[in-house]
Amino acid sequence: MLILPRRIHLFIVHHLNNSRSQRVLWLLEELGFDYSIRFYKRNEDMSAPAELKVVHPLGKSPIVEDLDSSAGSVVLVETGAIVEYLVATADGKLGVPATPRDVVSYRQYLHYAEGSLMPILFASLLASKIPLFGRFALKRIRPMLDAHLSFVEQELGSREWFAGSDFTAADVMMSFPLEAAAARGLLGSHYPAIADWLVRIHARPAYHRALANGGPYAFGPSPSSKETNL
Ligand SMILES: N[C@@H](CCC(=O)N[C@@H](CS)C(=O)NCC(=O)O)C(=O)O
Repeated sequence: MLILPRRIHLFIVHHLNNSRSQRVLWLLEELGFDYSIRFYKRNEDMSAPAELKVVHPLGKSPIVEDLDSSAGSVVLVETGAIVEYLVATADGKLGVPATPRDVVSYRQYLHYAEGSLMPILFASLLASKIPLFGRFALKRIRPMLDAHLSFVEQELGSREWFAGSDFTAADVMMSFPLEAAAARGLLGSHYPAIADWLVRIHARPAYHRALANGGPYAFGPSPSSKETNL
């Protein structure tokens, strides 16, 4: 019988400091993939440096290159899509759960993190930086953000992880918005289930390996700055 060698994937993560790409490093560690990192430092105004635009026209992070994919070499953007790609490459590890009900939650949180929670967090960050109009805008934005955080709190109060009793890639997706909310002092003591979930993700060995590889991360277990951009 002819045994074909498994495809070897050569992942390069284009990693911007204090950014969503920390999630990708973490997932690669959880999945046990080898990868290399190209480091980029935010400009003074927190934007990404121009070099990222050489890799992809959007110039945002994360960007992942897979130099040996079955589709030929690919450049991937958008964290959710990257996460799905990596999970599929790992034969579904940490991906779609077995129970139909958990499948629904898994899919929901894979999209909710960037589709709903990040935009409202970003809006609140922007509004907090605009002197006068920002205060009025925040009056509208803050209740919307609180509604999201209350919803997430209720969800995490009913089960251990976002997609049921097992840790999945949906938890990885949800890490950045909830870490950013915690680092900005938006959680206070109102969201104990979220706080507990943060402690549990921060205790994972793969999370620590990703931190060691990715360099300082202002939103991690000991948030170092409330002034960092999203
Ligand atoms: N929805 C995109 C957002 C990408 C994004 O905005 N990344 C931020 C880092 S957290 C960035 O590159 N900011 C720098 C800039 O916009 O110049 C994703 O999840 O990949």
